[in-house]
Amino acid sequence: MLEKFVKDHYQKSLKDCSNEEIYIALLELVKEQAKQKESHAGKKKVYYISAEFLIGKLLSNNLINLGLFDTVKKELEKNGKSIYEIEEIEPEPSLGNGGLGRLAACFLDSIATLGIPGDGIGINYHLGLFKQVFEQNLQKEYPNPWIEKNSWLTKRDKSYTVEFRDHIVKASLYDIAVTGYENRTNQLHLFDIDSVEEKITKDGISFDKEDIEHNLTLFLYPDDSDEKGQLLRIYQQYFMVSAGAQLILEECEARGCNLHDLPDYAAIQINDTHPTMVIPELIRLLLIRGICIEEAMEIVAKTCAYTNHTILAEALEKWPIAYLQKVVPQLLPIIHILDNEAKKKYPDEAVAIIDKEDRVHMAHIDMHYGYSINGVAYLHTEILKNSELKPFYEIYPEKFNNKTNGITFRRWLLHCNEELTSWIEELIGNGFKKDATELEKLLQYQGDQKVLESLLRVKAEKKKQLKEYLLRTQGVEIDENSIYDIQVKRLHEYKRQQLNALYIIHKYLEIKSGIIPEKPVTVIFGAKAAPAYVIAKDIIHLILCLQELINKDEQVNPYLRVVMVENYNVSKAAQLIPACDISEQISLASKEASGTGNMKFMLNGALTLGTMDGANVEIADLVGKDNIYIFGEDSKTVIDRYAQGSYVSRDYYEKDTALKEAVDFIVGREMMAVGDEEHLTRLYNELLNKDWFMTFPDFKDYIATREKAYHDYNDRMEWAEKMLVNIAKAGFFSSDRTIEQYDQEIWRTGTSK
Ligand code: B1H
Repeated sequence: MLEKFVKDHYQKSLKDCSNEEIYIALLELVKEQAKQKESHAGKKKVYYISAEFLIGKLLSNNLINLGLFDTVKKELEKNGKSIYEIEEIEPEPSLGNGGLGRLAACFLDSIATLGIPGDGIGINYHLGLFKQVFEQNLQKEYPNPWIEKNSWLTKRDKSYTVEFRDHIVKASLYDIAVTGYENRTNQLHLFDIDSVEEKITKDGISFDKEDIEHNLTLFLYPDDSDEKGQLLRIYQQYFMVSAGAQLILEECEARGCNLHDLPDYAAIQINDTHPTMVIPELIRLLLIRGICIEEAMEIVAKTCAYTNHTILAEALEKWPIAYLQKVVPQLLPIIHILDNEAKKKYPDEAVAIIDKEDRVHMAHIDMHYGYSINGVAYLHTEILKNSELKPFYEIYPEKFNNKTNGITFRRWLLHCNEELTSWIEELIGNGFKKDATELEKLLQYQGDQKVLESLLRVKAEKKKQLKEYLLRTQGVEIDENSIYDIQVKRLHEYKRQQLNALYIIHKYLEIKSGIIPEKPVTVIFGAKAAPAYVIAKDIIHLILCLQELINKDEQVNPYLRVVMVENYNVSKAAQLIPACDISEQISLASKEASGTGNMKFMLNGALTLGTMDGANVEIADLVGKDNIYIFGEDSKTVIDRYAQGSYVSRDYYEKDTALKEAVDFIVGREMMAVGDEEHLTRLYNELLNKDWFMTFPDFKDYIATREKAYHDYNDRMEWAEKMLVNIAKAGFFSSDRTIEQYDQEIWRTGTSK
């Protein structure tokens, strides 16, 4: 098939083509095939609006979803080519920060796979999230251009006018086809301006934040630590929702909607508060089209649904009225009406849209003027209902619902772990590809020594592949016979990479004192820190210094090594996750809304070492306590302690010698020899005087539980059985299940079964 395609396009045969030519041919081939699966929406369609879609590379996934992967792979092999080498040519778009953006990408895959008419709406950031480079044990940020002449983007002959106070811009529409697994093709609509100018960046990722004409779609979430950054973010958000709202109304009208019946034609899912302005914007557009304000508010409230992804106060957006006035004054009369109506009905300050300091609470708009409010894991939704959003739950109990996150098994099993996929297929057939709960059939092989041995062989193979990958890409050598203990996720204090680092120091000191571990361990990290997040960058510095110190120390490095993977992204995740033995999910209980990495690791046969937080709680319920390593204080204890304001980290430090030694080491002689005094001292002081995310109270239990996991690892048969249970129980975390629930309980398109 590919042979004929390149003959027609290049007038030469496959074996004479370069990898670049084959890559471009495959792009075209996939686009053509995907197009054939586009089909019209029924009456109702889903619009998933999100500032982030962390789609990752698309070639292999599209080939898998279109049912072409095996054929293409074989055809290439016959001609002396490798699909994996061709895959490397594809640039990775980095249109997201982390879990929230990756979730949006998994959801698009599942929406198309379930045959639901549903498109994504977002922004075509030219340089995406920054590219991370380590220099002198510090994170440095560089632009990450990904758009080439030939790419997945298709420019449509369509644009919308978006008006700001002092600029009018043309939002041009670009589409990326979203192929469903053996099902329909939907679209990811990304808006862009033609005047964007990549050359305005200098010294890494700095640029003139006021030059809207050239910077509007340049970066994902530029540094918003100052007013100019925040204004740019408001520009981006309004740009996305105004163009999106116009597209939605136009499409719905084309399907027969008369605007009064919009809720029958569209369900708009608002992914966190970033797209919230779509609510006042839709109302504004309906007013212009002759609908009165009362009815417009009602129509929009029946069309929009909101997902909350975090309880961290600093992530809940509150825009000063003055900022909105500077960028989108046309929305303010509407926001004031929304605020007045809400205040009339519910005078409680806690639920006001505009607060006493003249700030607009974006989430409050979503909750008053949307029909559904969902959290992303059982525990998270309970915390929203019972504490964080309690006043809203009391007003609107019927709006609240939980949708535990999920991941697409096409990318996180079929694509990233072909070996495990074949192993599963040989045992239980391929029904699990369509119905992930069939993975439970694996449970019949508990205790089957041959099966367990073959599972260990698959893991060993993936570990060897990771070793080779790290050697090739980063020049570091690791021991494939060591335990791979991995923590990969955005760097944030609540995720507690610093707790993991304290363990490493503790272990290092133990080995130095002659206590030799039963089994060597390789601790692997991957994490980007927001450019303006000082302590997060200090933690990266700590980890990089530990990597240098420990890997050089010949007394220690046979037993312990540390690797910090540079520029962690979706492609790196796909290499790391299948090779993992122990998955670190150690956030402070109550703080991680769900986590989705935890699900990917479990599916690939890693055991979770974690707190009772986010979706870990559901993982623990499913696999049972013998198949997971849980430690630390629970969410209730943590929430109560915050309420009392009684936490003093120094008390723990004074009482626990092992903890004291580990913390002091951060500013000790060895670290100062490889690190920077300012960074290390600041981090030390932060922990000792604040430790806002309470690593010290969990330190002891963390060490003990981690040691238990390492000990258990040595009984290979028992460990393999635990792996098997984790894989077998992972079916619940398929995003197909999540999306089916969204469709049945929120969107009601009538498509999914
Ligand atoms: C999540 C974010 C987020 N929650 C603000 N909130 C951002 C907030 O740039 N910003 O302003 C970016 C991202 N991201 C994550 O969502 C949660 O922390 C995870 O626990 C969850 O699994 C994921 C998907 O629901």
